[in-house]
Amino acid sequence: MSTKLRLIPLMLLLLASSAHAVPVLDGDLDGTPDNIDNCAGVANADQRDTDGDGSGNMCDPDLNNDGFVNFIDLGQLKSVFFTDNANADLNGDGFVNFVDLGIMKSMFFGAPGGPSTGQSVVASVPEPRTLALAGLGLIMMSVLRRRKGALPQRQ
Ligand SMILES: [Ca+2]
Ligand SMILES: [Ca+2]
Ligand SMILES: [Ca+2]
Ligand SMILES: [Ca+2]
Repeated sequence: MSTKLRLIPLMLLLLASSAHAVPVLDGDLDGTPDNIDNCAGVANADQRDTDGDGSGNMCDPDLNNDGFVNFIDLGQLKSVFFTDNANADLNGDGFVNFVDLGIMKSMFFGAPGGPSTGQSVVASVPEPRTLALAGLGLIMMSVLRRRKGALPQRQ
């Protein structure tokens, strides 16, 4: 048994333990882990949520809180355009303007963003099948390297 083959179980063990050590991800890289992020898919380091509905302003253009981002919300945004209305100030720069309109537009006719449902946190923990595939990949890499090493050198 080559040294490399003997290392495989150790590598698999390391892979498995490291995967379990990081069960929570920060998908949008804003420094707030997805499981407590009030906009799990949008970077919002300040977690600002002026209407207190649990969805951060950066992903909450649903101004009337009916679960949809549509013309009603657009109408509300329009009515406070160029003011400092906190709820309609989606990016938190102190003004309701075209930047906020752009954020609303990007989520128009969809559901507002918000905290992760918990499903994505579960999905972020590698499944046994993923680990098995990763292990298989490592074994194949090791075998390929051995074959490469066994070929006559052209020097
Ligand atoms: Ca976020
Ligand atoms: Ca909100
Ligand atoms: Ca709405
Ligand atoms: Ca703004």
